[in-house]
Amino acid sequence: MTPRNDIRRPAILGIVNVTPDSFSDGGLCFACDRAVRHALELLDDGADMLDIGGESTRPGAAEVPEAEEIRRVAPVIAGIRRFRPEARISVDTRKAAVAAAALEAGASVVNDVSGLTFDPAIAAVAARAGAGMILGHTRGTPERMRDPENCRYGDVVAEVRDFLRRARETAVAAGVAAESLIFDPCLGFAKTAEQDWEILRRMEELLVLGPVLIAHSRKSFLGQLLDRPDPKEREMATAAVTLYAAQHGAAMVRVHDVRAAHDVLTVWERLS
Ligand code: PMM
Repeated sequence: MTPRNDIRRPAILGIVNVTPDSFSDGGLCFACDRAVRHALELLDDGADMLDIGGESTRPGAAEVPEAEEIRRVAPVIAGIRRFRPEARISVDTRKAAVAAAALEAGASVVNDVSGLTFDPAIAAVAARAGAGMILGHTRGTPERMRDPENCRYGDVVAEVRDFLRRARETAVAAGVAAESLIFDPCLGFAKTAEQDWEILRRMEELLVLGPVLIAHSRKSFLGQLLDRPDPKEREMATAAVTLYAAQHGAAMVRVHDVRAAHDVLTVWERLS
């Protein structure tokens, strides 16, 4: 397909992981004040929205108890709001109770990588608060999502699209505004590296759903291609996918290095 250059640049969603085991920053942001400081830096670097997560969903990660997840994310969200009342914040969680606490603390978007399958009550929580939602695609739990049976597809793009279409119907039925939804194939979630590449190659087939988020930053399919075991050494590769995602119609990119994404997209926009 021909690259698109007739559209606005994708919004930048800056990642703030408030987890001790976050795969790419080694738990750098675990302490609340450090997480808030990091978030403010991402805003200064050009983030349009911040994604605050208290449970690592990387392959093999164990589930975090609800109360602990709330303890991690709510003070960080409140802290960001104190310094930047206008900041747009999403909470990266699969759990209704965590979403409710985060929305109360000042988030306005719920980012559910499970596409409403882990805790379906999360949609009603978002609806009640008038929040937007990012609906992701995965199968199984983070602990089991790389098991071969969870990565078996006939046509991975069609199956992800159908899953997200069903998630959209469920969200809208629960009262979430259709125009507030963003759809994310969730690279690496119940997908092999080859399937991640296939999704990116054919990502325009997902645009029928509505706005699409590409969350590729430092992910293992890049590390495998380039033989870079250290996620921090995948920044150039991340930037290349950011550019590709912009050219192919992504509405949003989710990245660790916001400044790099900002520079890539500013140059791309200037050339478009
Ligand atoms: N990936 C991770 C966490 N949250 N949210 C969405 N919507 N899509 C993703 O692909 C996604 C996510 C895991 O990566 P991280 O540890 O870099 O946050």
